[in-house]
Amino acid sequence: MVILSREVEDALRDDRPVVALETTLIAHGFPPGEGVAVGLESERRVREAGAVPATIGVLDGSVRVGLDEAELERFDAEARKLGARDLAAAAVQNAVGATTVGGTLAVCRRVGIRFMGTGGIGGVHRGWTQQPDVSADLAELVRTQALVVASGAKSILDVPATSEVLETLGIPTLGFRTSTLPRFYTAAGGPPVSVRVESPDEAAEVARAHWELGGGGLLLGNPPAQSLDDVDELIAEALEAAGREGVGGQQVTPFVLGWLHRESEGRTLAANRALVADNAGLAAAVAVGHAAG
Ligand code: PSU
Ligand code: MN
Repeated sequence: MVILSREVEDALRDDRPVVALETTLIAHGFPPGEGVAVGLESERRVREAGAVPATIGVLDGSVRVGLDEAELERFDAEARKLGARDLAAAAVQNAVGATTVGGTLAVCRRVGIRFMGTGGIGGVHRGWTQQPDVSADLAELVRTQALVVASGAKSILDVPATSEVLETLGIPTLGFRTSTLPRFYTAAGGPPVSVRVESPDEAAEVARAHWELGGGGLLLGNPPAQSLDDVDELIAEALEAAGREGVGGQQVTPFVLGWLHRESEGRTLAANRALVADNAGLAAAVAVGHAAG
């Protein structure tokens, strides 16, 4: 049911640093054909920092932990998007299944991976007063002793509401050299984090202490290196267009990202690529600090 690559299995057995990466970003987070390059670059950055990448997804009836390039190529726009609830069914039905942050965390819990890098976690959607759409990523963070590095929550969400729910759920929000939760495309202007940390080692130390106290997941917010300060209006326009055109459910994120990439003339795409890779690298640095500690 769960198959680890040789490299990941060896690293976990020897307590060497391992960083989990999701496949939803590869399949649905970038324009067709571009996701694989982002996945490979994330893996490269994890290795460069001294950890082993474990990209996770469902293929050929198994949950796979550690994928090669040919396997990554199979996660195209046709792949199912898998939260934790969807893993078993996708394996049984032999589907190609791309794991979200939540789906990836559920697998981390099963195999003992403690660190993950991604772009932005799911959270509370805008318009939640009408429709209570809250990502299952948050529930999996509660249950899983893992630290997720992200540039905050994904851009299309209600970030202050997401921050409130993270607090309610007891999920620490660490700011990497920042006191506010990054807003994905923008570093500044988000809600306060629960604690600021100045180094990967300090983040690793807080995570270890949190786990020793019986705590679960932590979010480490990494501000994007380049902030796009005019993107808020574009996001509002894109969400309005999605509503007008009746785009709903799982289609909303790809629709909005596609809109942003087009209307910003590729600036959001470049920013998105960069932050995903940066977060993978930081997750690896924290994992290395944890292994050394
Ligand atoms: N952030 C992005 N693009 C994405 C995602 C996050 O910029 O595609 C994905 C991640 O896999 C995240 C998921 O776990 O969206 C959350 O989806 P939902 O809101 O349906 O739970
Ligand atoms: Mn959702």
